[in-house]
Amino acid sequence: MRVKERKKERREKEGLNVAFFHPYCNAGGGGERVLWVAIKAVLTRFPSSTIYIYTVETADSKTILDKAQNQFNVLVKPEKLHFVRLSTQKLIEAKTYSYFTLLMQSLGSMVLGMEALLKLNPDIFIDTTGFAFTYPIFRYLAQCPVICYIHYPTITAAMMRRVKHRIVAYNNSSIIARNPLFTWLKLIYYKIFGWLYGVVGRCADVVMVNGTWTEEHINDVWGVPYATHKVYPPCDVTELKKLRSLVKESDPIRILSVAQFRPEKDHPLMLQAMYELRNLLVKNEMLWNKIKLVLVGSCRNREDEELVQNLKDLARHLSLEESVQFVVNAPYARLLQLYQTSTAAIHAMWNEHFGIGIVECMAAGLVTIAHRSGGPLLDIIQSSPVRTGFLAAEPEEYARAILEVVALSTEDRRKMIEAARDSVDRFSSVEFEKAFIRVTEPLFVMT
Ligand SMILES: *[C@@H]1O[C@H](CO)[C@@H](O)[C@H](O)[C@H]1NC(C)=O
Ligand SMILES: *[C@@H]1O[C@H](CO)[C@@H](O)[C@H](O)[C@H]1NC(C)=O
Ligand SMILES: CC(=O)N[C@H]1CO[C@H](CO)[C@@H](O)[C@@H]1O
Repeated sequence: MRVKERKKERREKEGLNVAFFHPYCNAGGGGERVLWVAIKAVLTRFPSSTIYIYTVETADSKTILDKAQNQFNVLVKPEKLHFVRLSTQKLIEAKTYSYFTLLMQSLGSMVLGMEALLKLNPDIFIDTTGFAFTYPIFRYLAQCPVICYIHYPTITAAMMRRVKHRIVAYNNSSIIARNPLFTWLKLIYYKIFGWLYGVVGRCADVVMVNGTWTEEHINDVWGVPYATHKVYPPCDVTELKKLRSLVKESDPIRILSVAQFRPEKDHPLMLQAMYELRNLLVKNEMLWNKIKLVLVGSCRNREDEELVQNLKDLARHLSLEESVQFVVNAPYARLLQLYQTSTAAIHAMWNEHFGIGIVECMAAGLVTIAHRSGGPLLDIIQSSPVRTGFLAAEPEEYARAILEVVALSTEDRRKMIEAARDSVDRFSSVEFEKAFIRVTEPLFVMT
């Protein structure tokens, strides 16, 4: 109790100390956007509070703050934000451990959490990276409310099932998959880890998840649905929403795919859809000749390049070379131009967790056809009150959807595009800030 009272006295004099746990706060990815926009939300709603970030970054404060401003458009006054530098960084890196990586990393994060607590005991603890093993430390030792934002569960029930069914996943650890004793031991290890993960996860007072997929998995392993809230991460769609279509009557009807050239993106499905489309249009060759599939994406390495070559071969095999165009590693300006000169967007990946690329195409004003699974089905494409896009799963279904898009009247198309553009506001920074404050405010006020 003494800790609590001392904290209370200080708080009344100086305002809340809000600490974010985000070891790599300067990384500049989607997770960091969540961190910085959340900081902005807290400072806007509770201007007297002071922000602390637990970090292992070595860059100086000014560099990090400048990056936050340039990249995420979040301007924070230096006197409102302090960095608490942690030194036990090695403990949370996967490469430090050769065995029991998940468990060791998690225990490592507890040491890092202890270091954090010893350096600063906050009034509110917010984890934006998913290191759940730090929550009991802050809940019980620091006695402060714990808030977390989860992008991805550390372990899922599906992982446990995979071991059980001895599926050789990722690293082809086939010795383990083939040997029943090893399978059993690994299963026990996952079970124990899953149980521990549940115990520490339930130490959070408020859990935010970044989408329906994560929500389902977190509910599976933590089982606190009343404390779990879906808060979509902030996406930056304002600029895309300003784009105006430059498609002319005489232009080809371009169907755009924006996806890295990786196997799971399932580009072959798009080519098969085009093949089916030609079958549907045997009697309307003029229309068929106008429709072009444009595949835009980046290649990270040689394997990706090989994939592109295979796709080109497949296109030739299906006699589609006149109808498919590849745009590899295009600069952003070219992508913007393609957004403006395309009519529809296509997405084919099965069970994508979310699909930021689809959101961006919708914001850019394209009629979208996405795979009927995962994020597009659960979070992104809506069919009511107004339809915001199409869903498909089989090549022929895609082909019919393309025909439907082509056949839309100008008025219907305009309505659908407008509805789609309005609907992506659910994923904007403004909505994120509102939801973040709505969900966490009671803890700030009560503390
Ligand atoms: C949630 O985070 C995961 C992991 O970064 C990502 O794959 C997924 O697309 C995200 N979901 C949303 C709704 O952004
Ligand atoms: C992966 O496992 C399969 C089946 O056990 C085996 O045929 C293959 O050689 C393995 N690959 C590697 C790289 O170990
Ligand atoms: C990340 C990892 O553990 N990779 C291992 C996968 O398995 C091969 C042998 O089959 C090892 O060489 C890798 O180090």
